[in-house]
Amino acid sequence: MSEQDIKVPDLGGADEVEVIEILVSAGDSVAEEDPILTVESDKASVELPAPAAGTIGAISVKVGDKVREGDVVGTINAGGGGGSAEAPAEADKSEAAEEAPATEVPASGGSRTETVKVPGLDGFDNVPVIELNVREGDTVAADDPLVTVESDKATMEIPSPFAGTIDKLLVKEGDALSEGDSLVEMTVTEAGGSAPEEQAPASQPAAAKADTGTAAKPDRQPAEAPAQTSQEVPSPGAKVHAGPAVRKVARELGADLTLIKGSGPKGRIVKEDVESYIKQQLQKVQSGGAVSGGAGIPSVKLPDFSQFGEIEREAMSRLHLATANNMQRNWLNVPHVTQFDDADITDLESYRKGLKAEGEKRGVKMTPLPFLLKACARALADLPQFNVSLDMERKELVHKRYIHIGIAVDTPAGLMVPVIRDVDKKGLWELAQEAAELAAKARDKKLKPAEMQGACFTITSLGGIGGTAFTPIVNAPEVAILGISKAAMKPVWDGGAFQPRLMLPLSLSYDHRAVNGADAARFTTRLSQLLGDIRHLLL
Ligand code: CAO
Repeated sequence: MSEQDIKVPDLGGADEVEVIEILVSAGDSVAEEDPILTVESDKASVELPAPAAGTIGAISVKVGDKVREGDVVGTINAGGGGGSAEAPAEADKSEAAEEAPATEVPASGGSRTETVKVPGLDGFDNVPVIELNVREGDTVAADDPLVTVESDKATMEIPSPFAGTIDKLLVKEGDALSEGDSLVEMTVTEAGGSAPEEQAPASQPAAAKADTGTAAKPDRQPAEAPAQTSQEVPSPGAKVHAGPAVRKVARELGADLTLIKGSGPKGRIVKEDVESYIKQQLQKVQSGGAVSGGAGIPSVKLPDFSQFGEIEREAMSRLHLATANNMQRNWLNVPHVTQFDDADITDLESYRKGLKAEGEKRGVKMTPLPFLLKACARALADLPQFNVSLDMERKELVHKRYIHIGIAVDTPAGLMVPVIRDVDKKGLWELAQEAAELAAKARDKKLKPAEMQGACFTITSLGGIGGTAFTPIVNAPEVAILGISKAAMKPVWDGGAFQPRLMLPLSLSYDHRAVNGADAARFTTRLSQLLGDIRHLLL
């Protein structure tokens, strides 16, 4: 056993390359030539191989680091490790170890012997061992499963609290285990094995397959995975069990391994899983699948409704389908919060009513909507964090130096959202006229696509219909939408008495990735101020 550096080999002419994936961690057992990490130049991605079989001592680079030929990226304690070129990178060391010779304790700093005991099984006793995940002589990393036990409620893997070598298995399949029973004796490597207390979370069982909602939970932090049925997928960010070759395929196909359910032993992802995942995604796209369960969520299964009574089926219109897809896309992509407030529009309404005669002369009806447009334009100018879009791919905020506002229009054919451009530069009559024209065009299905594009913000007014509040869905990539409900007379305390005031309910939904709650409260407060005294619009 000797510790040796893992160096970046000849990069075939590339000068500096970026580390894009680390495939092993300290304590992992590898065979010679097993990939350690993947680097990428502007021409190709290359896996750096282990210079010898052994146990990884340390990895000294991280994803994103730039390395050159000869740079040291980690250390390996040569002499042990797996013998298979396909040895898994992170998970399922037991499989790799089946093919590996018994490994000595890495020489990076001594070793000690520990007896691993069964952790708390959430009150369960005498839980039978259904599978031994390791054999004597195997090298394991901390967290690798040692044995799998199954109660009548859940299947759990008991993970190793330490990295090291299994000296002696103290249980066999069929044995009934309870908390405190001795499980294995192992030689713990210092690199991966700290004091048992510090390792406690790793020694908790991981419920691999819960049969009911009352799956056994460990005493402290469980690493509990949901029941894996045919409809379910792992959650993003979950630990991925896949070998380097599979990771490579996934990378090449742009598949996120955390979203793929593994069909291999112990949920390990195999190449076929990646391929069938990609196939599924393509089918979804081709069938416009967002309505039927996009974003990796299971679709809603329909019963045969005719068993309950007479039914009739009708094809959804293209507008309905487009709206449904948009709503679902926005609902799933945008973390929504809705801020409620009431604006006192008593004075605004008396002013608006005073405009009736002039409106008749002009042939334009002055509804509350133009005031709302004007107030929103001012609030967007005052709080420009609302006049943005998020570009998550480029990790950028797009600030807009224009103020175009969409108005949701209810039409017999469905919902349409024409856009009024440069609202900040237009007067109330102009806005009243344009809103009426666009709403009429929407109802007559005469809107051009360009007239429905480019909005920074949307107003959806149900005030002419009724209701006290609602939670509108943000029209992404906009980051906020204002819902208006029906104004109503309410008693408002003026410090000395209750006064009857006409209060307009505001419901501002916003994308919490772009806007924080305090700014949302500032926005509705500013709107209330502007609508409460429209002279503020002149300032
Ligand atoms: N409170 C009380 N009364 C209100 C009001 C409010 N917040 N907003 C409008 N009204 C009144 C108007 O003053 C008008 O009354 P009068 O006829 O007595 O003057 C009446 O309600 C009807 O107004 P309107 O709806 O014709 O005009 P508008 O400018 O307020 O709205 C438009 C125009 C296009 C927004 C509206 O017609 C519309 O389609 N609203 C529905 C939008 C929608 O479906 N949103 C949901 C999207 S998500 O599913």
